[in-house]
Amino acid sequence: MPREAEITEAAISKAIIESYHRKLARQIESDAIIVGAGPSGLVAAFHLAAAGKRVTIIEKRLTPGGGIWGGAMGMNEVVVQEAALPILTAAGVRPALHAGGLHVVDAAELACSLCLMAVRAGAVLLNLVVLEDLCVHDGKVTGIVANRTTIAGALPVDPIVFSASTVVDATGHDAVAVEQLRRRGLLNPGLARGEAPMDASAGESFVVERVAEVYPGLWVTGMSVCATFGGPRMGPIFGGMLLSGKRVAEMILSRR
Ligand code: 48F
Repeated sequence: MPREAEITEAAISKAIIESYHRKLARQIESDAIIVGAGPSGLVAAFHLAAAGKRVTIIEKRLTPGGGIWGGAMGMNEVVVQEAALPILTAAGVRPALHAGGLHVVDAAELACSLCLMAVRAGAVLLNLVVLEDLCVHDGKVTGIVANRTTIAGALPVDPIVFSASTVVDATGHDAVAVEQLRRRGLLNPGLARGEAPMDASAGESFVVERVAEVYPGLWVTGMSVCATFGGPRMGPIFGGMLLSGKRVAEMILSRR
């Protein structure tokens, strides 16, 4: 161990700068970009990375986990139904059986475990990076236009581009990536805009069954599915999010 006196501030800063920029340069091109590190995005990232794909997760906030942390009304417990239990098991999460086939999970344990699972499988998470726009070449999404969260919208500073043949919109209720195409009239105008009112059971099915490639190269998972196709919101039950993330990965992998 070097003596503390030998650890210089310059060496600490250089270690971070060099390591981060190597990582950033590697992730400029990947097989799949997952936009949003909520439950659906993290599960999708895990399955794609575990299948050997180079995966970049872009998250605008400091912390991954999306809507998991707050549970419902700030009560940080999360409800998951039976069908999603294998995903919890794979992540090492310990659910407690409540009643009626519903299991409850500590929100902090779920958020941390999903993140760890994705990163340990090889997915690379870049936090404080926000999607501003999409790259479209010849009618196909080829990447995302991104900036620092603290810069985007605040300063006149140009973004950079992360390239990938597959982009997954896992941004939740706002479906931010899909919105970039919709506002330009590039999506089917028959698509609904925004979610329908709450119907927990119907919403949980919808978010899994309607996972789709909405434009060549752009997929939706999680609440982005409901926002894109007008599906019902489901409130604080998370099994559908996990299953939706798994399904989008399976569909992407089956395409190749
Ligand atoms: O909102 P979020 O958790 O999406 P999800 O995976 O899960 C939805 C549930 O949390 C909950 C629910 C359950 O029944 O309804 O709402 O569909 O995670 C979305 C993530 O995307 C990030 C955001 O910070 C969050 O962590 N995000 C949103 N917009 C951008 C973004 C953007 N433009 N660039 C990067 N990340």
